[in-house]
Amino acid sequence: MWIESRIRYKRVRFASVFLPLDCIAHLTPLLHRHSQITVSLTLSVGTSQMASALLSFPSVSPSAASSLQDKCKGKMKSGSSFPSAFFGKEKRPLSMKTKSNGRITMAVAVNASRFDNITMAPPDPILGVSEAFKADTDEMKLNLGVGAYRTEELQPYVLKVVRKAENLMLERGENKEYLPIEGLAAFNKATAELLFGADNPVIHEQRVATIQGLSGTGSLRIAAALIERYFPGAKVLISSPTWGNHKNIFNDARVPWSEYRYYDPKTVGLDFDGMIADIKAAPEGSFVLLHGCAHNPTGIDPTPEQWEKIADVIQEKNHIPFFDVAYQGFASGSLDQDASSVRLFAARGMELFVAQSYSKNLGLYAERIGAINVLCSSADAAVRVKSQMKRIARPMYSNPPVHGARIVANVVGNPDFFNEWKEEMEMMAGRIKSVRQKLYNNLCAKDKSGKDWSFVLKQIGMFSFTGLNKAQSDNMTDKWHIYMTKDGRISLAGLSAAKCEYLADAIIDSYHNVS
Ligand code: PLA
Repeated sequence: MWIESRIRYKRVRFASVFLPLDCIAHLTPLLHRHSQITVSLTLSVGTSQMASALLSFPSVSPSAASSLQDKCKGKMKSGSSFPSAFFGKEKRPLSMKTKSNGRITMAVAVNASRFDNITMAPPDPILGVSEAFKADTDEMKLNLGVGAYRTEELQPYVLKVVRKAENLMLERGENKEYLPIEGLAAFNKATAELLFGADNPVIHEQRVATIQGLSGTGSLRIAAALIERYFPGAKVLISSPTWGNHKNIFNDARVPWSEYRYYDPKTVGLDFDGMIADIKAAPEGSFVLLHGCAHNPTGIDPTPEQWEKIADVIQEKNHIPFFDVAYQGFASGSLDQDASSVRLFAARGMELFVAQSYSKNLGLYAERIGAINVLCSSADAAVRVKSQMKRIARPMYSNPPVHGARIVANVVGNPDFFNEWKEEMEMMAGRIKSVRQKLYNNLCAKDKSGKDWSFVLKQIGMFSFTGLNKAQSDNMTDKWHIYMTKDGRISLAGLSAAKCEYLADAIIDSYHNVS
């Protein structure tokens, strides 16, 4: 059977050919690539053949074709037109009419997707690692990709104090009403006080504009939107390297960014001179993104003296510090110590941004609880800034979730719970420090090359930046089933004491045998 096929692209007909029925099937891959193409079929054949022609389009379901077959019976002779309902709602034929000579002309809008020009996104460099880990069936597999705390049995951990706070919330029978746009007032108060210290003058002077955010990421995103709106053209300086999502956040908010030197591979330490030089060289009034503690991914933090010098140059250049505090209390085990960088800048009277997260220190990863704080030079400015942050949040997600906010407010607001939290945080930070030490001991004992592994001990927080390159990191995964990010970062929070030796073997093998 031959079918006249008129092929149109963007409504312009560019081909009219007679094709055998079989050929129609070969057209379909083309049609799927170009959603704008429609094919008109002019058939001088009976309805049953029409139905089988339709079947050769994968997008036309067999039921639609057989429905056509059934319903067409007898109608050809009568010359009446076919209702489009024959094809089922989803098939949308463009036109179909009978002609007096019995020929049927119809245009089938092929169900090629409008999304065909959307290419497959690459897996996320951090969260994608967990997906690959899940698919691995090897019993030695180890997930050191995402920074999520695990117990010695490598199980996720819900803090006991969180369970207690949740039980209390359940007993109280709290409702599920919307929160205000800025979030739970008790949470906002608690989070700003935890950050700056409850007795900090900036709190009493009401100079901090705080709104609850969708954890650290969502809070950074609000700040990025504020920068885009009120500091047009201002650049954000970010450390090289940094947490991979920082670049995505500023890109999506259309905020320009550039990098300042941070990590020196030669010393596996901080490139302090490079950092200072790059911050100095940036245009006046830039934002400088700083990791408040436990720099991700390097685990290398400036010393208190270096923080002072960083503050000097930021002040000199009239830059605005923008802290990302995702690990308060989790780096050293002390909430106050881990906030000391932010407090040092605040004490100098500087205006600054701080994004906070409770994913790690309270283990509330999935609750998406955090905050964005803007320290302003006056209470009046803080009120205005807060109003604009609310304005940004409202069309993005309207208002934040309540559960995590209540947990934080309850834990911080109850002295017994607060102490329990600090104990559990110390326990988690302590476990990470102990596997760090054990990994180091194993590396030193097993590697006879004389390589200096002491950087493992110098780094702080949940990560170790091993210095392994991409090929070596691939070897860790492909050969040893150890999942990690391709920048050579491993999360020690996902390591158990029992697996330290195995990890050391894998690192030594990858370091020496893969280049
Ligand atoms: N800022 C830094 C520096 C982070 O490391 C992370 C999380 C966040 C913000 C945001 O976390 P939140 O949105 O959950 O509050 N970094 C993780 C997870 C732990 C991730 O990539 O999302 C990491 O593995 O790097």
